[in-house]
Amino acid sequence: MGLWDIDKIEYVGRAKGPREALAFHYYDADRVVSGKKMKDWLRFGVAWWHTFDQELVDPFGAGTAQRPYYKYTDPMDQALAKVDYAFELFTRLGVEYFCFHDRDLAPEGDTLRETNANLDKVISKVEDNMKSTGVRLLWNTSSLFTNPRFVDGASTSPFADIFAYSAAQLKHSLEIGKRLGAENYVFWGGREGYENLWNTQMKREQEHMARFFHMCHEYAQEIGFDAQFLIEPKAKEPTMHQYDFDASTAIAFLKTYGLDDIFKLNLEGNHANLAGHTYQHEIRVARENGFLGSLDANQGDKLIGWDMDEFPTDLYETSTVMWEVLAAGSIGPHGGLNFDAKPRRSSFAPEDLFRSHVAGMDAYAAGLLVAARMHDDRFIEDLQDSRYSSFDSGIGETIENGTATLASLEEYTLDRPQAELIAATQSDHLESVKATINNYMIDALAEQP
Ligand code: XLS
Ligand code: NI
Ligand code: NI
Repeated sequence: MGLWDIDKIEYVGRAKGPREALAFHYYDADRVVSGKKMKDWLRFGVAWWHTFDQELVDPFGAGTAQRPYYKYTDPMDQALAKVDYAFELFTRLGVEYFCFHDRDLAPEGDTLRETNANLDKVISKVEDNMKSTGVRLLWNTSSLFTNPRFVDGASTSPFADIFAYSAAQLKHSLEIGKRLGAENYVFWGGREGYENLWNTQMKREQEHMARFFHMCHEYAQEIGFDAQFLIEPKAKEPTMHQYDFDASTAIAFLKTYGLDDIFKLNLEGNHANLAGHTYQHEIRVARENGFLGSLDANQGDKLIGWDMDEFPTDLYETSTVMWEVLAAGSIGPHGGLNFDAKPRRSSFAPEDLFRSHVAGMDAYAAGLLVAARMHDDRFIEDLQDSRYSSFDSGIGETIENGTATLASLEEYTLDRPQAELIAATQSDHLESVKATINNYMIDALAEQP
């Protein structure tokens, strides 16, 4: 099937069979769910790097991807051809946002000046396409990790010239964000971490990173670029320890260096797993601390220990993520679901770019429907409220309102027999809770048209 044999992907509904695989079975963009259109809850974005630049290599084999623009051998010609292709894909998928690193778009020159000139040429074409299609920039970012100069990091490089280069590169990247009206600006700590502590001044590196972020914020203010700044935590890979290890670590870093009013977090499913967490854990930490900014939608594999960046298809996880999002009221002030995901190496046909996005979009739309059903019934809310209800009055209230002391609690407790204390606890019935969630998933989807 040729790529442009694919028309705009339509919503056909759940009941349609496998022949409509290239259609949405759950994602009905304008349908209102829990007070908002599906597209406004989900705000899907396409990731330029995986979708247009990924050749589907792995450590054992060359790229398998088949893409029409490979016929252009000149790197600038190919970069410009990708722009046409990209906006065709966005509009046919019905995705309203995209994301990119500066270096995804155009090849580097010998100097930063030459590199910026290459980039600006492609950006002009991107800008024209954004205007004609209405597709918007969820976020842009800077690749401070691909080029060999960043071997030991960018703002945490032990070499001052590399810090300087990184800052200069970032300056132009912020200017591009402003020019294209980016809603967020992402900092993923590419190689900001260490391979080995013996040769690393860890605190000094982190202070450099904080200085870098302050410089970026100052310059953004100077040029009137008011995008939400986001840190994207990741535990490891490519370095053996990344400084933005997980949501908690990133929040502590932001608070330590006075950056907590400037940044929120962009959280990625597979990164959560690399930190030994679930995606839900990371989102919950960010949500409850006021740091939920945006989401990179992908999934890992239980049996494989690296950043697989698979397209998200696990309904249990998408339902869980959307439950947290509904609880937060949105993904973040300007957040969206960016598919930081690539098709598997064996899904090499051009049409797999459609199939993979449709699979991911439908999985998240289905997750939204399940989560909305659970919220409507207040199943989880009620379960949690009742579990903690002993803090709503009596002795529990004195603990929460700060009037309790060790002495008052000793007085309350000292002569209470064991049987009374055991009676104060209750079974969680956790298996039933999980079974109920399963029932919600099955019922919420089965009742879809
Ligand atoms: C890598 C990250 C990266 C960021 C953007 O693992 O997910 O793709 O999202 O730099
Ligand atoms: Ni990632
Ligand atoms: Ni990511």
